[in-house]
Amino acid sequence: MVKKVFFFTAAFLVLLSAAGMQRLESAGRRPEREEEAYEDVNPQPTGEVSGEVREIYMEAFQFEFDPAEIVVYEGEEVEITAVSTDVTHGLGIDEYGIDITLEPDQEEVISFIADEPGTYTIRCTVFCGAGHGDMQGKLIVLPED
Ligand SMILES: [Cu+2]
Repeated sequence: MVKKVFFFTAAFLVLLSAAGMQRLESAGRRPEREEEAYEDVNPQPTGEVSGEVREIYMEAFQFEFDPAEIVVYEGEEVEITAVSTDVTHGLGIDEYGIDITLEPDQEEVISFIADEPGTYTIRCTVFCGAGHGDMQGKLIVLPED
């Protein structure tokens, strides 16, 4: 009887310390790869490459850009054909000096070289209604590896 109690106590202690070690391990774990900075990102580049140019088609409407996120590679020449399907919007990417007005149903072509990797905000630059302030998209320039 005493032996049995001892056994269960010992087993219980072993279990406890195993659980404790696991907790310590997960608390001390660090991100394993540097690419985790891009982990919320769809790594698939957007659009099609034609010749030397990555061509992307984008629609703007209250209060979104579609696609909301575009992904390109560093060094690529990017050509965005953008159109508003409702009211007048703007398409701005501050860091790339882009600010284009999109009149309804009129395609505009925006060209730039994606020379700096990073994540940039695409924002509507023309007041377009109640949700204007939240009308944003994202440009992700993936580093060349
Ligand atoms: Cu707007």
